[in-house]
Amino acid sequence: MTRVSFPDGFLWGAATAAYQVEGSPLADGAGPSIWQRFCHDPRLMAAPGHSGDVACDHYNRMEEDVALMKRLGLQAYRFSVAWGRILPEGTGRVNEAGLAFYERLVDTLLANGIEPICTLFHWDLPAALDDRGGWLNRDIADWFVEYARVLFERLDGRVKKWVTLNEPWVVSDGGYLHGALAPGHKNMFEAPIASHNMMRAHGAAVKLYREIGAHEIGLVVNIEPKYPASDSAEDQAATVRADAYMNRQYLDPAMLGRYPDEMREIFGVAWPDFPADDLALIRQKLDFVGINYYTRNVVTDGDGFLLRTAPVKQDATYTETGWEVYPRGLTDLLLWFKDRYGDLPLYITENGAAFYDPPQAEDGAVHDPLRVSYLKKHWAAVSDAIAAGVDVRGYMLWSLFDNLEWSLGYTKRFGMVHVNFATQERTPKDSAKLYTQVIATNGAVLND
Ligand code: GBH
Repeated sequence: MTRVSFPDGFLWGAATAAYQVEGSPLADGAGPSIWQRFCHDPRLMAAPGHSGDVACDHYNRMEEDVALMKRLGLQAYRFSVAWGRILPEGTGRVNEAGLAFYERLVDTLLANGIEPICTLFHWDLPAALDDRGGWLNRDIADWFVEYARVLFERLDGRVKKWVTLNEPWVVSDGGYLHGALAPGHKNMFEAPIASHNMMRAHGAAVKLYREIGAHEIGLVVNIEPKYPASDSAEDQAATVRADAYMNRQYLDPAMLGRYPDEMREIFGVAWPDFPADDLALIRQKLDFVGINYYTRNVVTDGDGFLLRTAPVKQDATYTETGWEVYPRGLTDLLLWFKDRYGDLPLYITENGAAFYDPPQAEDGAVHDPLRVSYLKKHWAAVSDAIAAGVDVRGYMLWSLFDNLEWSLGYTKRFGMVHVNFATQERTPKDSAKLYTQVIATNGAVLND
């Protein structure tokens, strides 16, 4: 492997999301989320019967989980807040007991020297707001600001890195266009509106943060670099559209204040004319952008409506979720970001892989050589981008532990820590043991 190096102060951590790990989704007065509903509807779930009712029971095991993070040597922990724990109806009444959980989490992290990175929205929209139209209702920008204000006022200072939204593309594409994720709609007219209102909510929350917050705020997007399957003009044009749809649809308005020209071509009559004022709101100065990277796509023309780009299968390695292992894509996208949007601190806010972990070995260890190999290559890819001048400030591994993989339930394991869901026993896998050394040596161990 090539030699890797990371700048001093590079921030190493791990990520989770509320509904995927906490369990007890209705405890202490919390209001249900759209994921609570989705999981309890067997017609919607790809893994019927699976839900976040218990998950990793992190809500009840928070202290011991932070102790585990400390033992692993994590410097940062990226988590999300369940909106409905704070505002059970989505707006209005604040639920102090829900807020208290996150205050305790943040205080416990700080007491253990772990930096909290707080995501406001990682998909678990309060059901009460979905009943009012959810992301399709323009008022949601105000609802989101109301929610953000409660958290900023209570936690800013203890939390110094905030994320507005996690992966708006996934919410729009999975939740409103293809129906594979909550709220399970299949409507091409809704998808652009949901995206646009998420971005308005993002912009409005950043604007509020500039008035009442004193630290850093950013947006997290999932980026999959798109490569044409051939050099035919058709494949190349399809690749440009695929890139506009998944990647630039969110970063262009946030960073440049406009949507890609290709959006109308992609959505046809379903693409509305959005008011210029909205785009001015969406474009706010950000302190950082977070990038979640898992895979690339190879694109052929005629992949079907809306770039549900049936990925072209390469002669390559795939993870358990069927995603190609392509570390070079991470370097490429970081270089692309700098080239297109200029210099801005970037964090890898998620990166990781689902692999089937062999049963616990006799020595009690969980060997995950495929994940170890995946991670090593992706750390090297980050190091390559840094060497080429991209300002990458940190890396959050997805995920701290095995958890609810949304509609796929517990069938896919992304954790560096194995969770036995029958006993809730946590066992660091080989990848976690390696990560501890990577963190302790700022990557130098990878060069041995
Ligand atoms: C993230 O989303 C989520 O933030 C997190 O909650 C989730 O658990 C984690 O990743 C793992 O899924 O089929 O080859 O075309 C992942 C975003 C978007 C990544 C769709 C894979 C499809 C690749 N995903 N993408 S492919």
